[in-house]
Formats: sequence, structure tokens, C-alpha cells
Amino acid sequence: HSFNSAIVRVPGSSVVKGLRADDRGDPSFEGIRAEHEAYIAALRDAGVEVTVLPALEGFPDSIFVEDPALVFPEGAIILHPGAETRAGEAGEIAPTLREMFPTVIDLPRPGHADGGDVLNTSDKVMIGLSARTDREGAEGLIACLEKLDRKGQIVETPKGVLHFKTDCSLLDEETALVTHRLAGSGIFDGFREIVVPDGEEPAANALRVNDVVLLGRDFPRTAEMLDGLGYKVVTLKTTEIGKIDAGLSCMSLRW
Ligand code: CIR
Repeated sequence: HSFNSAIVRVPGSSVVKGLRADDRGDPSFEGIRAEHEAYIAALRDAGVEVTVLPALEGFPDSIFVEDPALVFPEGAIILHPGAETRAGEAGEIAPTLREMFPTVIDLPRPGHADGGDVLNTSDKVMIGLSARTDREGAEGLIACLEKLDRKGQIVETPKGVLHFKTDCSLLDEETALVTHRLAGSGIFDGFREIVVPDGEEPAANALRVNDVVLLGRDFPRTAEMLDGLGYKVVTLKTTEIGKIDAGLSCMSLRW
């Protein structure tokens, strides 16, 4: 979890029409912009050099750059997002990745995979099956990972949950922050599991960056718990992006 570099994309005004499972009303554009700016500042404060890509008005969800690609220091994989309105985001980010990475591999079609379903651990890359990531996409991704000398493992995303990482994140190499519904699933056998308090499920999509853990500000009980365990917690407002089902990992690609 030591990162030097990240890519983000600024939101366009179309972001207020981003996809969501439950409509709680459109988020405010100004609110999203402020949350995104604070996120970039937090990455920079954590020692990350951030490349900021321009807004794409034609793709309301394109601020969530984690989904159309997967990056490692040695190479990048261009994915194939499972939501129809997001599929074109892969082609939009590809030229930047081809410039920045020595190796770039394309996920074979027609499989689908979203980066939000992918959790990179020290010895393997977990790929959660979901409404966005199908078996064909997950298997294709395993083949791409092999070309980068990495091992992939297919896991189940809890039912009704957008992405695998909606419900989990790694706090360090041995510790997973998970929701109650994911805890005890066996997926994190061999890890220490820390369960987010009931009612704060979206807090599980935290983001460990170097020596800090970025956490949504609306989850005070989780913050207090992690603080008590000795983590250096930086809270960020995610109220508006939360209305379009996003947390902290989805707004950047990191390596
Ligand atoms: C979507 O439904 O695709 C976006 N509204 C939210 C994507 C969040 N991505 C992520 O957690 N990796």
C-alpha cells in the first residue's frame, strides 16, 4: 500500500446524472466538485503525485476512474466496465495509460469487469463477481494478470452490493475492513477482519494510502474504532458522491 502515483478525473456537470441503485435525489455538482478537490488534496498530502485528467461530459460516471482500468507499477490492464453507459470510459482512459505504463493489456471481449470489483492483496488479486463483473470477464482478467506475473482469484460479491470493494478495503497487508455481510465469508481467511459497525456499511470502502487511511466523514463510529486500533485516519466528506454509490477507492487509480 505504498503508492507514489495516482490518476484522477475531474467531474463534469453531467456527474449529477451518475448511476445509482437507490435514488435519493441528484447530488449537487458543487458538492461533488468540493469532495473531489479535497480527495486530490488528501492524496497529495499522503505523498502521492496526482495526474488530473479533464472532465468527460459524455460519461457521467467517468470521475470513477478505478472502474475502467487496473494498474500496477509494471503495467496496466484496460477493463470493460459492465454498465452500458460506462463501457466507453475504457477507450477514453487508454491513451493516458499507454503513455504512462510500459505494458498495457486489454481485457479480452466480450467479458466485463469493473475495477471496483478488484482488490489487490500482497499475494493475489481478488476479483468479485457482481452485476458488473461476469465470470468471462473475471477469467479473462486472470489471464491478463498472469501476463504481469500476478495471481487472480475469483470471489463472490455479497448479493445486492454494487462492487466487491463497496464492502471491503485493506488497512494493511494483513488487515481487511469489511461489512458484516462479508465478514466470515471465508474470503478473508488468513487476514485479520475488522467489521464496520452496523449502519455504517459504506465506510468499508475506505482507502489506505501510504501511512493514512482515508475514510468517509459520515462514519464516526468507524473512525473512532480505527483510531483506537492505531490507524492514522483522515476523514473526507463523501455525502454527495455517496448519492451515486461511490466511496473512496473509486475516484483514483493508484500505483
Ligand atoms: C456506478 O454505478 O458505476 C457509479 N455511480 C459508482 C461507481 C463506484 N465505483 C467504485 O466503487 N469503484
